[in-house]
Amino acid sequence: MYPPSRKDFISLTLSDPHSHAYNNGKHRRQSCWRKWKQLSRLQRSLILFLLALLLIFGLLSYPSLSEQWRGKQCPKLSLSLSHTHTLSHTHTHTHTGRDRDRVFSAGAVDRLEAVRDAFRHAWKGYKDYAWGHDELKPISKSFGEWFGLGLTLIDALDTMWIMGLKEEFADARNWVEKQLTFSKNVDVNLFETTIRVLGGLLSTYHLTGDQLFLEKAKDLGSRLMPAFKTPSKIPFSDVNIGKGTAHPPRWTADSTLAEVTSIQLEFRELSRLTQEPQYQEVVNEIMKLVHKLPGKQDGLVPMFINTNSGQFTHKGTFTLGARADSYYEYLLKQWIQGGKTEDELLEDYLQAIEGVRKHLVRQTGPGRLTFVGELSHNRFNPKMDHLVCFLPGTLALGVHNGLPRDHMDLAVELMETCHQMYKQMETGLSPEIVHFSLQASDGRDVIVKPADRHNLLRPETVESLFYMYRFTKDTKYRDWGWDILQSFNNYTKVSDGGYTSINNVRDPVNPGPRDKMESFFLGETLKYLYLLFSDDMELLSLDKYIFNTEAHPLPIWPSPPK
Ligand code: DMJ
Repeated sequence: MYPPSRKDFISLTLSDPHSHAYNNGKHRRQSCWRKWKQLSRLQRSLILFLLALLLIFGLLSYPSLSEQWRGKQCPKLSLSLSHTHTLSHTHTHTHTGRDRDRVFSAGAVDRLEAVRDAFRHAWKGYKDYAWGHDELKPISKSFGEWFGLGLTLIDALDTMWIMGLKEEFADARNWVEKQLTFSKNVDVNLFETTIRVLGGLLSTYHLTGDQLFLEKAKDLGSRLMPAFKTPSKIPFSDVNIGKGTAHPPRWTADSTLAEVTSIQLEFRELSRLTQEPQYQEVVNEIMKLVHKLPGKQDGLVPMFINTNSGQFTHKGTFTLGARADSYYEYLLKQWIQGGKTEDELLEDYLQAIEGVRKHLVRQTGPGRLTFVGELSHNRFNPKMDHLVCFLPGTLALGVHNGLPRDHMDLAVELMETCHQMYKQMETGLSPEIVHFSLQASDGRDVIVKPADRHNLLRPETVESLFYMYRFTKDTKYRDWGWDILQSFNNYTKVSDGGYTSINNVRDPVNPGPRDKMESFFLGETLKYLYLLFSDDMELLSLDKYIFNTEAHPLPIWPSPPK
C-alpha cells in the first residue's frame, strides 16, 4: 500500500536488495573455524554425533512438518473463517433475503467483502480529496478535471447500488440532484461522456427506478446531439454541451472509429425510454454507413473515419486494441440488445471474428500462447494492448447467444494469455501493451518495452474473467481474478484512500505511482470483480442485461426495435 507522504516513499527504497551495506560475514567465518580447532577430539566427535542425530530426526519428521507448513500458508482459509462470523451482523445489502442468502453462500463471502473493502477505500479517497470532480489524485490528495462532470461519482453510482453501499449511494445521489449540471461552457468528448455519464445515468435509472437519473440522462443526451450535425453524419469527437456547438480535434477532421461506433447502446436506449426517435436514428445511421463502407479487410475496420467525407482514413492498419476495440464489442451487443433481429450487425460481427482469426491470431513460439496481434499494410506485428482482453468475454457472450462453438475455444485460449500478462509480471499486474515472441528459441513469451510498462487499473481482463466464469463455472477464473485484486491492493493502494495508476509493473520495489485513479476503476474494474465473485447468477443476469463498454448494465429489450 502506498504510504501517505513523500517522506515515506524514501523509506521504501532503503530495502533495495542491491544496496552495498557493510557485511562482516567473512570475519565471523574465520573466528568460528579457530574455535572449532581449539576443541579436543572427543568434544568434536560428540558434536558431530549430535548433529548427525538431529539430521536423521529432521529427515524422518519432514513429511508431517511440511504438511503443517503448507496448512499455515493457506491464508484464504483463515480469512474466510473470520469473515463469515462478522459479516452476518454487519452486512447491509439491498438484495432480497433470498438473493442475499445466495450471494453469501459457498465461501464466496470473503472475496465479495474484499472487493467491497477495496471500493470503500477508493471511495474514501475520492470523497476526501476529489468530491464532485472528475478524478482523484490520491498521492497529492487532490483532483484532476477532464470535463468537470463528476466523472468518478457518476461512473461509480451503479457499482455502489450493486454492492449495496447505501450510505455512499445516498451521498452521491444527493450530489447528482443538487450539484450536477450540464449547462456549462465546456467541451466534452462525445464517446467518453456517452459511455461513462449517459451510460451511468441510464443504468442507475434502471436499477433504482429513480426518475432523477432519467431526467439527467435526457438533458445530457439532448446536449450531445450537435455532435451529429456533420456533412457525413459521422459525429465530431467534441461537443460544447453549454453552447450547443461541436467540432473535431484541432489537428484533424477525423473521428476515431471505436468512438463513433460505441455510443449506440446508450442512444438507442435513450430513444426507447423517451419515445423520441432522434437519438437512435443518429447512431443507427453510423452503423449503416460503416456496414457498407469500402476499406475493410475481411470485416476488420481501419481506425479512423472522416467527418466530412464519411470515408475511412489511415487505411491498412488493423487492430483489436485502442481506437477500434469497442466497434467489435458493440456489433455483438447491439444485436443482443435489440433481441437478435438486426441481421447486418450479426453479419458484420461474424465476418470480423473470421477476419481476426485469419489475420491477427497467432501463437507464441516458447509457450504456445494464443494472442491477437496487429496488421499494418500486410505486415504482422505481434503487439497486443491490454484493451484487447475484452475479447474473450465478448466471444463467450456470443457463444452464449447461439454463435459458433469454436468462438469459445478462442475465448478460452485468449483468456489464458490475458492471465499470463498479469502472472508473468513481478507485481502480478499487466502492462498496458505487450509484445509476444514468435520464435520457439526465445526465452519468454511476453516482452514488455520500457514505454509500455504502466498499468492504469484497467478492467478488460477482469471483465472477461466475469463472463468466462458465468458461462463455464470454472473456478480458476475466480482464482485469477482474486490474484489480480491482491496485486492491486499490494501495489496500487494508497494508504489515506484511493488507488493509483503505476508506471512500472516490473518493479515491485518502486512501481512508480502516477497519482491518478481513473473513473473506470470504480465503474468497471471493481464492479466486474464483485460480479465475478458473486454466486448469484441472477444478479444482473446476462440474459436480461447487456453491459455497455463502461460496464453499465442496460436492459435487453423485451421486443425488437421498430
Ligand atoms: C473504458 O473507458 C472503457 O472500457 C473503454 O471501452 C476502453 N477504455 C476504458 C477502460 O480501459
